[in-house]
Amino acid sequence: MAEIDPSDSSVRRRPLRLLHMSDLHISSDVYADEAFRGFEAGLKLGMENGADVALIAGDLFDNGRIKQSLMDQVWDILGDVGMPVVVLPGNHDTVLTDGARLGITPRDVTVMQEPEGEIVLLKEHGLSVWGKPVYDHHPGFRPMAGVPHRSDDHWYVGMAHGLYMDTPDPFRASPISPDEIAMAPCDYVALGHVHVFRDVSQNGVPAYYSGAPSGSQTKTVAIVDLDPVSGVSVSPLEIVLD
Ligand SMILES: [Mn+2]
Repeated sequence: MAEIDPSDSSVRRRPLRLLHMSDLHISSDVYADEAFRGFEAGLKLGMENGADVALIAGDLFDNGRIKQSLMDQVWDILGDVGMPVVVLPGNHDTVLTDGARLGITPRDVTVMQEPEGEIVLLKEHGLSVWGKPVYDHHPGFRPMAGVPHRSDDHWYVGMAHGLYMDTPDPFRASPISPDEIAMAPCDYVALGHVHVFRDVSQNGVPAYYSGAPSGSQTKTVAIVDLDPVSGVSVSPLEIVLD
């Protein structure tokens, strides 16, 4: 029988399935009803597929005019999904970066707040999630700059809400470069801001936009499997709203 090498961190990791969603835009002026149904449908797909953790990579809410009762309803729903939820505020989530509006969220729902970035540790799932909320959506804000080194043997997922560009454009806000993804010390990078499922992996670092579950022609969320043996695999799941 093979000895287990205690220095090999992979042996301590268990398979983990993530629901990765972004750009829900709840309370959108343009498609409020569809946005809410896409949110519910995305969570339902995650639950049906046995996701262990849900990641929302920005733009959960569309704008600061959202009614408190609707925000409360969203927290109630997220608090009842039966898995931890990590929310990274995107450029539309001004209600999440405004402490006065955020209020108290359910126990299993964490909204990242730290402007310089923070790590959310989900110990029972063997998962650490890093993200830097969008406080200032402008070209000088780099959502993937300064991802801290891995500090434990958990799965390590980065979240970022911004615009991946192959070639830099100094006028576009919240840019993400290929190098920033290539150098991220992460097992997976969950991106938001682009409303279409897209693989922007670099240098063996898997990085994907999940797509949005509403508002676009093809509506998707992503299921991400982290497996200590077979590695990381990502599947878009299409949302069909009737
Ligand atoms: Mn956005």
